Amino acid sequence: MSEDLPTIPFTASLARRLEEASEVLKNHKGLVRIISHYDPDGISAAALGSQMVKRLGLKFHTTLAKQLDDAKIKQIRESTPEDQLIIFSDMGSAKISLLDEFPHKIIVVDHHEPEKEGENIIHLNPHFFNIDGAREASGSSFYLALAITVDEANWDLAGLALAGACGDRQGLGGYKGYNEDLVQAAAGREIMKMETVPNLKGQTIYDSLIEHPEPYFKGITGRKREASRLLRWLGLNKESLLSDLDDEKKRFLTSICALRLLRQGATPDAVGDLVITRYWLYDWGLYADELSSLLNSCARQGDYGIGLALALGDAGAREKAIQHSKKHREYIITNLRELEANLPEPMKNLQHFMTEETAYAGVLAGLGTLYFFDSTKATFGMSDKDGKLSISARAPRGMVDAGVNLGIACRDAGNAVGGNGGGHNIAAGATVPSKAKKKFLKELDRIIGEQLAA
Ligand SMILES: [Mn+2]
Repeated sequence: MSEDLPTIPFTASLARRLEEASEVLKNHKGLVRIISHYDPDGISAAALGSQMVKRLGLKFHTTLAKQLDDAKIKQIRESTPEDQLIIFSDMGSAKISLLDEFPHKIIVVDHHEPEKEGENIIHLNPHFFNIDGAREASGSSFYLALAITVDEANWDLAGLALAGACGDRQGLGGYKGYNEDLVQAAAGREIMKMETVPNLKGQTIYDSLIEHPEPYFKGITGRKREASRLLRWLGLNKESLLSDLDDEKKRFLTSICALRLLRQGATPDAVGDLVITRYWLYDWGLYADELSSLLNSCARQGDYGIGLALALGDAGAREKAIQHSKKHREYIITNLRELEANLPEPMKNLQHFMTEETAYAGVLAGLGTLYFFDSTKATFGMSDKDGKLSISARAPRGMVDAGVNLGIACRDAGNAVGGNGGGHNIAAGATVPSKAKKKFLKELDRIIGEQLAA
């Protein structure tokens, strides 16, 4: 391998920990059990790990899990022969006390807030190496550090690392810190290239208006007649490709899109997202965000196996994932159109709506908030199943800047009605008894009002 190729600089302590993990892997005989989170970051990490151990000539067994609770940990411990090596990825750091008690050799590669460092396991978490795990390294992007320590040839897996980081939304506003080093090195190695382009993701511009919920144009997205009319007005047709346009036409298109978004009440974040940096992965023939969306739609539709097979490069799985992704986007567009016609019910400081699929409440609340809901109110998407109300909450950034913290609001309002909740200031969730819906919303409205007044 040429010495001129760029790489990621590691601090001495990180390099030591990586070497330690690498030695364990290289000296291991027998099977490797890989357990990873089921979202795009976790699936990418699982695929990275699977390829890495396969190339070491080791047999492996990979499982994706929604969460790693105590029962799941017990089950893993009991079902894994003691001579097997277990690697947890994109999960595990919160459960170190339990994992430390395992008789097995264990490596944890995770970027979530760690419970502690542990004594009997090899714990790779950016947190211990002065890297911000929320922003600067994801489960899969950090995994690449291990993979290239084991063998520099594993640099070809960098596309997965980027897709995972993108899935955890760490690329918003540009990659930082460790992730940025990774991007620079991957670009230098011609694994990928960066492009700053209008955020229109279909094959043709028409496709992006019909099939893609982001950016969402009120009255146009998902509507054939209206989309065609807009294109004609722009002097384009159904076959026009973004790549056909010269820079001036591209700028004109972007400006018209921005004006439409502003007119429909989209947030500044949504308008800012009209021009994005994308990472083209040569080996995949996809952008990192496209690979990430494909993995995400597999996860959303509960088809984890296809997601993993896709991440491992299976062509059939890729076709299947594209179908999942199509259905996923169709479902979102249908529901957003529905919400255009029947806007969320307003209260003083919030607005709320009901939806069928629990897994989509957050996506719909998030996109509605960005693109056309009342941006002076927080949004709550709710679904009712078996006497339980699942709630996903999203706030426009402006409200967060004004003092709103949805995590605290969901926690306190949830507790007040015998449910529970929590999360981040901008995105949170709760589960409460269905019959407490009215009281819960009233409590939320009051708490958010207080947060705004404070
Ligand atoms: Mn993650």
